[in-house]
Amino acid sequence: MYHLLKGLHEHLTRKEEFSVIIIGLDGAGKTTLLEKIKTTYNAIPGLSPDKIGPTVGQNTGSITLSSTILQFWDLGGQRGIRTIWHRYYGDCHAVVYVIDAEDRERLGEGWEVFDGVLSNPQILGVPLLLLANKQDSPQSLSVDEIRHDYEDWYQRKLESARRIRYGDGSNNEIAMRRERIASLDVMGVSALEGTGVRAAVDWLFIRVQNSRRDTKGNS
Ligand SMILES: Nc1nc2c(ncn2[C@@H]2O[C@H](COP(=O)(O)OP(=O)(O)OP(=O)(O)O)[C@@H](O)[C@H]2O)c(=O)[nH]1
Ligand SMILES: [Mg+2]
Repeated sequence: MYHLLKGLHEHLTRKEEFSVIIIGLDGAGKTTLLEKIKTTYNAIPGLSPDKIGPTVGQNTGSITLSSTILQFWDLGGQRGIRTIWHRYYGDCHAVVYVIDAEDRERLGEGWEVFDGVLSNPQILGVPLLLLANKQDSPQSLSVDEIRHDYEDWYQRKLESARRIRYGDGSNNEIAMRRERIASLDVMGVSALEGTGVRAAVDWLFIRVQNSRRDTKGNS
């Protein structure tokens, strides 16, 4: 009887856990974002921005929302560290790509890397959120400007691939990529000040729940 009740209690109080990876170029603000998420949702605050240095490897942190645990994996964005990102793709339930909306010089590099993420078959069906960070800065591009900048970059990439008759995948792949870009959610945040952080976490919470239902429905 004890074991039966214990099992029932465990079943009723069990929390579902989802993994979310946070990726993007070095300096985009991923760790600042993770620490702000911890401060916003947990009793123990995250690190203050002045205590954060470049990530060599990964940082983790989790938050609990009703019966759901979101486990975040903040992966270092330096060129050499990006090569390990793919190891996390197979097990993640959502991807957050952080772009530094203030650093216009590196937007092209950011899109090049983002494009590689977007076209990775392992995360094809995984919810993907593009965050335009540093919205507190007056120099930052807005959410709309960020979206257009990426669309323009992608169009230019397709055209130059055509010009050198190199091809950028089959028509089917291009159509799939276009669809993903069109349905891409872009949100503005300031990891430093916390603006937009709750909206981004709400998006993740809803999307991981929905995609779990999709998976169950498809199986
Ligand atoms: N103005 C402003 N600065 C920010 C914001 N978020 C991060 N920063 C600054 O950007 C710099 C890099 O932030 P990090 O969080 O270390 O960036 P990261 O993406 O984790 O970088 P790596 O660990 O090297 O991949 C720091 O100086 C932060 O204070 C923001 O929302 N606004
Ligand atoms: Mg970092």
